[in-house]
Amino acid sequence: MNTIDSSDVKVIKKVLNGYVGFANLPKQWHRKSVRRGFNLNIMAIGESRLGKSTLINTLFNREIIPKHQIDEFDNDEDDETEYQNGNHDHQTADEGDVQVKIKSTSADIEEDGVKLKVSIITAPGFGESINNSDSWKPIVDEINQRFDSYLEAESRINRTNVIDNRIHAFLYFIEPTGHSLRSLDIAIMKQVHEKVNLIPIIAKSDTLTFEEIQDFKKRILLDIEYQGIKIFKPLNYEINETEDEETLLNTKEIISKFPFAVVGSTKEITLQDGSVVRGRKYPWGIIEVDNEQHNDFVKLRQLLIRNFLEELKDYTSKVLYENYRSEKLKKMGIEQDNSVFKEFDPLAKQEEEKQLHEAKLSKMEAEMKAVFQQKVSEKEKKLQRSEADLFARHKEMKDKLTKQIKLLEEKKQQLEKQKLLPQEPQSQPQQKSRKGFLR
Ligand SMILES: Nc1nc2c(ncn2[C@@H]2O[C@H](COP(=O)(O)OP(=O)(O)OP(=O)(O)O)[C@@H](O)[C@H]2O)c(=O)[nH]1
Ligand SMILES: [Mg+2]
Repeated sequence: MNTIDSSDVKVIKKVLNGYVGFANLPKQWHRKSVRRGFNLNIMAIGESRLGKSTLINTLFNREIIPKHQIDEFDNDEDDETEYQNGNHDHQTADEGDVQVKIKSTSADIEEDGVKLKVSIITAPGFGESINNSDSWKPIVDEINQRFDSYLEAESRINRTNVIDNRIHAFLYFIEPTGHSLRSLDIAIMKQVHEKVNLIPIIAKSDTLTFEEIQDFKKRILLDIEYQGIKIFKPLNYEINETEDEETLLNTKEIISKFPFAVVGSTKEITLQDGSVVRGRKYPWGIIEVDNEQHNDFVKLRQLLIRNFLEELKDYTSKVLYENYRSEKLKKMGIEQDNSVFKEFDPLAKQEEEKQLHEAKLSKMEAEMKAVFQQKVSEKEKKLQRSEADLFARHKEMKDKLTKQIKLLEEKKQQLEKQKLLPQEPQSQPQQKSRKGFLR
């Protein structure tokens, strides 16, 4: 059989003369995605009053988290807020501690006809106890539970409507202390970094000077590296040659700003030149949210929404969830048998089929032979039996004849003897009796 050498295969690149239509595929894809809409689930975690709600509203330029929640200083539960996932009450272990609750708020937003459903998951009470050693637990439980319900939905017979409630991005708000990470920061990040796309950010960065921020960033990155914590990084921007220069440069810039030092505000301020900006006004000046010279908010938004939303979701689904899933199944005692998933080789398959066919044929032949053999031997036995029969009969007849011959011989001799003897009146009594009888 001839094997095809790869050097023999020629790829012919041709410009098509007529229009086939597959140039329209991206448009089809676009239409389909727009019709279906997008969704994004963000977990925003950090100690209280670090500006989580404000930043979320700034990111989507909408009041996703109601304003009165931001302005009120007490953290009492708010009845007016609609929590789609309901309130899961998870309690921390120690009595007297502040409970860490999980809250989820969803909003459907639209931009240029494209729909996005955002869900924001927060954990009020996180870091507020005297002993916070366990306050990451309800958060990790929530992440796991979302993976579990996805796994459960995926395993159902009808899988057409699997809703993706998994956490796609985990924003961790670091307090702008200017020192380094605290044990609570390290503990929570270590607990979640293998389950979510972790994006650490320095909250309320307007409270630090430019130099303080640079120092703080360096120390945070060192701590993160030292602790072996994995943070989200856009994947293949370096190896992907198809990306244009500008995109590559932009991605590099985004990465160079890790961990983003952000400022949140939905308030609009009119500058001296009459332009209106979102920002925070201080006696000494104005901090603009969307000004890249002032803070890294724009880069965070690019990472989360504009450039890498799909990558965040992809990584969640293909790496983080897959790891979780296989670990979970392993714990349940189910392991994948890789021999079942052998690569498909048509030649090997053909050979295998041929061998199977040959084996089948020779088996049939052997069976036929055996049957034939059996029949022959049966016939032979039958013949042998009838031969023996014949022989026996022949012998019997021969014996009979010999006996008869012998008998006749004896009679002959007797008769001959009688002939030789003199005649005796021995017929008298016979006549008498006959006479008597006739009378
Ligand atoms: N200086 C400064 N203040 C901010 C910033 N973002 C929010 N704030 C203020 O900080 C306070 C708390 O903001 P929230 O957005 O409610 O903070 P939070 O983290 O959601 O708070 P809880 O939900 O109570 O945990 C509010 O008074 C905000 O105006 C910021 O970037 N810089
Ligand atoms: Mg809040």
